[in-house]
Amino acid sequence: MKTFAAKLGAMVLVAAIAQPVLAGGGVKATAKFDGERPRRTVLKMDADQYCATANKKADGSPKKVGSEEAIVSKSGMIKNVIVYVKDGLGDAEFEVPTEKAELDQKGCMYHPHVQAVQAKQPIIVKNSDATLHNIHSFAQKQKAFNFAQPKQGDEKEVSFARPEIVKVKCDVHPWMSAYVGVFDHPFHAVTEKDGTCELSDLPAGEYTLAAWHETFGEVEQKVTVADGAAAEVEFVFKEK
Ligand SMILES: [Cu+2]
Repeated sequence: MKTFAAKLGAMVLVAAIAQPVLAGGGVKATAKFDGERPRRTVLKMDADQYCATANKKADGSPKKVGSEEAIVSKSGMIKNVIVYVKDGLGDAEFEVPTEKAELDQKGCMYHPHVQAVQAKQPIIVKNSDATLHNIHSFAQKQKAFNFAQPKQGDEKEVSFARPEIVKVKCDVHPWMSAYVGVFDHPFHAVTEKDGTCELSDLPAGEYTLAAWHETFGEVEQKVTVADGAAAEVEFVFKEK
């Protein structure tokens, strides 16, 4: 039999969990594909002997690397969709995170293939390969960068001053591409392979959310966010 104190303790604990801890709410987003599941192709990296053998399985045997422009699971969930607040934040200004994002070149692929950052947030571009890469941003709304990283371990800090979704390519290896979503607020996330991602700490209010994918385009949804709750939003991309 529990003592009164133990019962009281349990009650207090339940009460504490039931209380919303943070102001603001969140969004749980899913990205689904409506159409025939696209097939990924095996990338041919023979143009650079280093790249051709750079990706290995744990046992040392060669590992095939698939194209990343459309990664859809068997159940239709889409990876690498950027979900972000497109409208509804008004004139609010947000502190720039000091946390450094990273764009790594490893196995002659960009890691991550898609990411989202805040404008002016530092991004470390690094070369983990013992071969030459050339990093070329195709920014439209700001100065593009284009520089080489010839050596393994090379690092350079870059940032994007203005919001836009920037494509990055390697001029040496045509199969290498990445996207960096740049936003003037922190409410952005990228879907995992299960097609989900979360936005957190959004002030209560009404928003237009957008979900962007490099191949499938962009779709929008309106959502109402309440304090202490997570709204669920499903984005459906139709086959074109
Ligand atoms: Cu390269």
